[in-house]
Amino acid sequence: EDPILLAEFEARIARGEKIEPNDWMPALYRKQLIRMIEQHAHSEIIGSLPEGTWITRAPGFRRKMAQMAKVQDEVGHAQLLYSAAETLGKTREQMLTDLINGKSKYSNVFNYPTPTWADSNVISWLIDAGAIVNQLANAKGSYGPYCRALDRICAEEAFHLKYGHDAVVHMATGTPIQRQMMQAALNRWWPAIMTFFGPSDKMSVHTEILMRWKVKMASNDECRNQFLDMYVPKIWEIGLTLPDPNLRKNEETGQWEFTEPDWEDFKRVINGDGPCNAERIAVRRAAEENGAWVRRALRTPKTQYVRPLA
Ligand code: FAQ
Repeated sequence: EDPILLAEFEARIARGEKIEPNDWMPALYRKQLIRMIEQHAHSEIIGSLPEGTWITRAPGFRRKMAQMAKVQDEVGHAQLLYSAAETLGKTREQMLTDLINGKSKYSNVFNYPTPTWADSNVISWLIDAGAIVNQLANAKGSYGPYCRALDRICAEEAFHLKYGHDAVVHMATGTPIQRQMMQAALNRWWPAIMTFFGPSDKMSVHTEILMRWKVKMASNDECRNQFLDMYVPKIWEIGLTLPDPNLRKNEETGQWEFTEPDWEDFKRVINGDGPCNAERIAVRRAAEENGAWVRRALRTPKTQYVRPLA
C-alpha cells in the first residue's frame, strides 16, 4: 500500500469521516468489509428460516401476521446488506454462490432448530436483542454504505425486539405448560446466544484491525457484556432462569462472569457441522434453482421473444 494514501485514509477515519465506495481504501479494508457485510447479509436470509417455519403455525391470526412481517423484514435486511457489499466490488451472484457452496459463513445461531413456538419467540426477542447491541455500535463505524444500511436495519429490529419481548412475556405468564415451554426453549438457546457475539477477544482473529479502522466499534466481549447487562435482568424479571450456575455480574469490575462457552463446538457449527446447516443450505440452494429461470429471462434480450413478422 502507498504509505501516504494509507496515512490519509487513517487520518480521515480518526476524524470520524465516512469512507464512500469510490474513495481510496486499503485492499485489506475492502476485503474485511466484504467478508463481514456478506456474512451479515447471509445471516439475515438464513436467519429468516427458523422463524419462517412458524408463520403457518403461529398461534392466532395476529401472531401469524406479525411473524410474517418480521420474517419479511429480515429478508429485506439481507437486500440492504447485499447492496452495501456490492459497492465494494463483489457481485450478489458470487456472494450467493459462495453461501450455497459453504464458502461463506453466516451466524452460528441459525443452525439450531426451532421445535416449538417458544423457540421462535426466543429468537425474536433475544437474537434480535443481540443483533441490535452489535449493530447500534457498528452503525457509527467508518464505511458509509454499511452504516446507512445498519441505521435502517436497527429501526426495524427495535420493533422486532418489542414483538419478541411481548411474545415471551405472554408465554411466560400463561399456563404452567406454556411457562415450562418458554423455560425449556430458553435453556436450549442459551449456549448459542452466549456465542452469538463471536469468540472471546483473546481468540478473535479480526477484531484488532477492524477496530483500528472503525468497522467494529465494540469488541466481541464488550458486546456480550453489554447484552448480558441489558437482558439478564429482564429475563430474571419475568421469572425465567438461565442454565448457567456461574452467571453473575461482578459489581466491582462491571463484567459478567459465566461458564466459558464450548468454543470447539462453536467452530464445528460455523464450519458447517451444526444440527441444521445442511437443511438451511438446502433451502437456499432450492430457492436459487427455482428462481434461475427468472434471472435467465431477465438477462435474455427482449428481441428474442418477438416473433419475426411473416
Ligand atoms: N457465527 O475474528 P472474529 C441477526 C467467525 S444478524 C458465525 O471474532 P469478527 C439478525 C468469523 O466470521 C447476525 N461465525 O470475527 C437476525 C471469523 O471467521 P472467518 C449476524 C462467526 O468478524 C435476527 C471467525 O469466526 N450479525 O441476527 C461468529 O471480528 C433474528 C473469527 O471470529 C452480523 O453478522 C458467529 N456468531 O467478529 C436475523 C454482524 N462469530 O470469516 C434473523 C456483523 C465469529 O475468518 C432473525 N458482523 N464468527 O472465516 C460482526 O459484527 C462480526 O463479524 C462478528 C464476528 C462479531 C459476528
